[in-house]
Amino acid sequence: MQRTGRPARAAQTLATLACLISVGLISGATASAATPSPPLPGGRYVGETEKRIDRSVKVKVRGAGSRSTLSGHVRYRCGGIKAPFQSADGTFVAKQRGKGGKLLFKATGTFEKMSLVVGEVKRLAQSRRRPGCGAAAFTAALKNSPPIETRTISYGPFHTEPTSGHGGHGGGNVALGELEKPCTDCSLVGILPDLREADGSRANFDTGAMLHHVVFSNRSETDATCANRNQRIFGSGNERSPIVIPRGFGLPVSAADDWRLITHLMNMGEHAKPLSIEVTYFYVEGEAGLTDVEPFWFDINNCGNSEYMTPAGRHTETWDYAIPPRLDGQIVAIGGHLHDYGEQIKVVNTTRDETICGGMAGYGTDASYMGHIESIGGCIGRPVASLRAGETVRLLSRYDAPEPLHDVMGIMFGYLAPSS
Ligand SMILES: [Cu+2]
Repeated sequence: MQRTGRPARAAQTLATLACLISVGLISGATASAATPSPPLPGGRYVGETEKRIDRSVKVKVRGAGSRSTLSGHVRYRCGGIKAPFQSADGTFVAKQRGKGGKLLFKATGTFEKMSLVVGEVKRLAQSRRRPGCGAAAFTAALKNSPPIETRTISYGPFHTEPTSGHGGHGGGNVALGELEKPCTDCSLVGILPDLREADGSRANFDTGAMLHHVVFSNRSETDATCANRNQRIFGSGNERSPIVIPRGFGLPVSAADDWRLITHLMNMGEHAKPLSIEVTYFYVEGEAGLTDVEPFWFDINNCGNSEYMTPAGRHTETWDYAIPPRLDGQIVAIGGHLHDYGEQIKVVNTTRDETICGGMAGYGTDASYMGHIESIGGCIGRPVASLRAGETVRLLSRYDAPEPLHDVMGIMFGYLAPSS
C-alpha cells in the first residue's frame, strides 16, 4: 500500500464501501478520568496572559492562524529576547538569530496541559548574557479566564467485524444513545475526536482501523438546517479535525440535552476487534459570560444519509441553501468533511458573492494515515462571516476520483452566534 499521495486502489475500495447497512442500538458508555492535554491546536481562547516564573521567562500564546497550529512567543528578559514559535502537537522550539544567522537564543517547551507550559532555555549567546542570565528551566502558567476544563470520554467499545465479512461492509452504521456528556451546565469551547484500540493506543490505517464517520446529535433540539431530524452538534471523519470555538464563545450544554451518536467504524484486519471513539472536550463550567453559539450543518445530501455519487475525474457538487431566521448571525467556527479523493470543501455566500470558508484536503504527511485523507482546513474567527436571513449560501464539494465513487460526502458544519 502506498504511503504518500493518494490512497492505493485496494484501500480506497475498502474505504468507500457503502455505510448504511444496519442500525443497532448499544447501550452504555464509559468515561475515563480527565487527562492532561496540550491546548487544542488553533484555540484562540487559550490566553492572553502569561506569568513570570523562573528567570523571567514568559510564554505568551496568542492563538493560531490556522486550525492545525498554535502560535505564540517566548520572552526572556535577559537580553530582551522575544522569539516566536508555532506548535502543531503541543511541543515547540523558539529561536532567535542575530546578524549573520548566528543563533542567539533557543528555548524548547511542551504544553503539559491547557494552562501549563514547561521548558528549557537551551542557548543564550555570550553577548546577551547578564549576571543571573543563562540557560534555565522554566515553567509558565497560562491564565485562562474563564478557566477551561478538559475531559476525555470513551464511547463504546464497538465490536467491529473485519470488512471482509458481513457482506464486505463490516457492519455499517451503529447508533449509541444516552451518551455521557462532559458536563451538564457548561459551554464547550473545543472538541478533539479520536479512535482507539482496546489497549488505548491510537487506531488508524496503520492498525487496520478507520473512523469512517461519527455524528453526535442532541435529541432535545431540532436541527437548524433539516427540521425533521435531531440537532447535529458535531461530527468527525477519519481526519479527526479538532473543533475549536474561539475565545468569548461557547456551545451550551444542559442537563436536559440528550446526546446520541451514529457511527461507522471499519476494521480492515483479519479478526473482529473492539474499537472506541474517544472524545476530549474542552469546556467552561457554569455561567461564564460566553456568547452562546448554535450548531449548523451544511451537507450536499443534507436531509439524507450525507452520501452522494461523484463521477470519475474532477467534479464539484453543489448545494444551495436559503438562510432561515434562526441562522441569522455570525459564524465563529466552521470546518469540513470529505472522503478520500476529496480536494476541497467550500461555502460561499452567493447573495454577496463572498467566500465564507474554504478548506483544502491534506494527504501524505502523517504515516499512520498511509496516504489517506488526514486533514481538512477550516476557519475560526470573531467572526468568520455573518449571515442574514434570506441570503443564499452554496456548498461546493470537489473531488478528483479515478472512478465513480458512490458514497462520498461533502459537509461543512460549524457554530454561529445568532443575532437574536
Ligand atoms: Cu463521511
